[in-house]
Amino acid sequence: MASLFKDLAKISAYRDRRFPGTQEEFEDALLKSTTVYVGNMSFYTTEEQVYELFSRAGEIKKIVMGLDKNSKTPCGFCFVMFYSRDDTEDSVKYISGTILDDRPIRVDFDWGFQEGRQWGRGRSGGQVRDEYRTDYDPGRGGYGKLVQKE
Ligand code: GTA
Repeated sequence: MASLFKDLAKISAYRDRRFPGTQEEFEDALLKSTTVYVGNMSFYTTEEQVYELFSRAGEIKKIVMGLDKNSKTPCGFCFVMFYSRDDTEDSVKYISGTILDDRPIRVDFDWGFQEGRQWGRGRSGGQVRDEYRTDYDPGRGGYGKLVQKE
């Protein structure tokens, strides 16, 4: 299994602009981490639902729900921390793209949770992608924030 993700640094498109290190350190962290980021979640999905789904990959150490920094309510992402690297890789391999609350979720390797990363970084408080979205998405607050302001 480990060999499957040998080149994950090349296939993981996301780069956290706030990672406090070099590109090499970032890639090294991705290869060793037991944390995954879960994206494209509904604002209404609960931690209990995430726990139930991700337990299929292995024992979970902790879940941190992503929150809107203004309203302090879920804003459509979370971090799942496992004990084992194999279970982490299994969650990316088998759970990414599966349906949770009628939505295909995206499971991405993450460099590791740190206090503060649970908050949306968009100007309106939620995730950056919800600032610019132009479609209507009832599971994620309707239209994107910029469209709503027009
Ligand atoms: N491991 O894919 C991810 C990921 N994402 C998207 C967010 N996080 C992720 N972690 C991993 N993989 O802790 C983490 C962040 C942070 C928390 C909230 O989730 O590290 P955020 O989503 O609010 O902000 O983060 P982030 O990640 O800094 O946003 P970013 O990278 O600028 O943009 C995310 C997406 O928004 C882009 O891929 C793009 O689709 C869209 N977007 C950004 N800017 C624009 C723009 N100007 N126009 C149109 N679309 C845009």
